Amino acid sequence: MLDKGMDKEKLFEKLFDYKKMDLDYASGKILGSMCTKPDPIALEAYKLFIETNLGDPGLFTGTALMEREVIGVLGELLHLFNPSGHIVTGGTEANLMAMAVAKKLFLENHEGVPEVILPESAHFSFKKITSMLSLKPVYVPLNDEYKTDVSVIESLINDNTMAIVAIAGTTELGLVDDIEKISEIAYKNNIYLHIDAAFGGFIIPFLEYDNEHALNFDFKCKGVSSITIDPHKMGLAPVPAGGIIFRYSEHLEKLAVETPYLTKDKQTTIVGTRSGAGTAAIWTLLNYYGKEGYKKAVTQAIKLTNYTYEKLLDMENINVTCKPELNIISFTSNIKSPKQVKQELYEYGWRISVSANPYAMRLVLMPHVKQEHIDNFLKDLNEILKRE
Ligand code: 0PR
Repeated sequence: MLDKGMDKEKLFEKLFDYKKMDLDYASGKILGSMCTKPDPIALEAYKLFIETNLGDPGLFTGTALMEREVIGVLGELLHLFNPSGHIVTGGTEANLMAMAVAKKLFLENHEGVPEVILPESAHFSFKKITSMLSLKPVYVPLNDEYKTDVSVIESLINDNTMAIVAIAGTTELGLVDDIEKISEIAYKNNIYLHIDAAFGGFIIPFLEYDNEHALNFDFKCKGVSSITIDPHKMGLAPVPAGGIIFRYSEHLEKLAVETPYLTKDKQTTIVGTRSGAGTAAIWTLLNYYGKEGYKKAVTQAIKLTNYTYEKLLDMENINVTCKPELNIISFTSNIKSPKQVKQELYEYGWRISVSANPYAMRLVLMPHVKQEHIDNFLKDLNEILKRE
């Protein structure tokens, strides 16, 4: 630490030096992120609530009320009235809370090592969670559509099955599991079912399709106990903002610990001191955009995804992994490995990601990505594939 502090001007020069090293979403170069540039109105709200602490809600009753309202709106979006839940730091924490609840419920009348049945496409947060909570992960293979092979699930259930996890919007391919069927299995076997809709939760409700093809993924499926839905992904909110919604308030209560010296006598979050700024930001966005605004953002992202998909289908030496269901596209080339292409694209300034299963290049068409960026990207991709 410096003996004497720097003056403000010098300090900000330095801050801007650091800032210059970062990429920004507006550049259109970030093609592999699930986050996006937050709307300025969200940042205003964020700043206004910067000193709040939802860990001591009695001091910040307005912010606490906003959190309850946001949970109410998210519940309604997911077809649940009277939801319980919290705005948390992200999908990892939301999934952790769900698994912690499931474990408490399991241990009420079981003694064995709790097992969680989850698809091979589950986000790596579940690797952290199963390790932290000492759960045994039991992986379900994917079918040839890269989705959970539902036909295998029942054979994996035993007396130690604590929970099943299904995904609405997989990280690598943006695919939605057959949650209706998985829900039936969970309901019939009386097993806790958690849906990781960290990404898809803010997309699927706004997709335009005829009812026949509607992706049923939420509390309408009666076996679903909890859902992760992240504002800081397609909810368009600034980081950090995750969401966890429970069907039954008694489930969230399983996490309660007494907090005798605070303004509230119990806490049901993992994190203690926690900012209310993200909650204020998502409260603002939900009310500013409404369903209409989110639908517009989702429709544009899907339109650009379809545009990019068609272009990639027509490109020589490119193989698209599957037809996108949300705004993620996965593809490989016959000429160079995904890692090699990613590296060469990096030199052109593009940041894409490479998925492991399947080993492929992956684009996430978030709202900061525009058609002109895609056109330039495809031009560079073409050039890279042509050169030695
Ligand atoms: N569940 C799913 C389905 C996810 O895709 C993710 C994150 C999580 C849970 C965990 O959420 P948090 O990261 O909020 O805890 N998926 C993204 C990914 O791993 C996260 C991400 C976002 C990565 C922006 C890069 C990036 O630039 O791809």
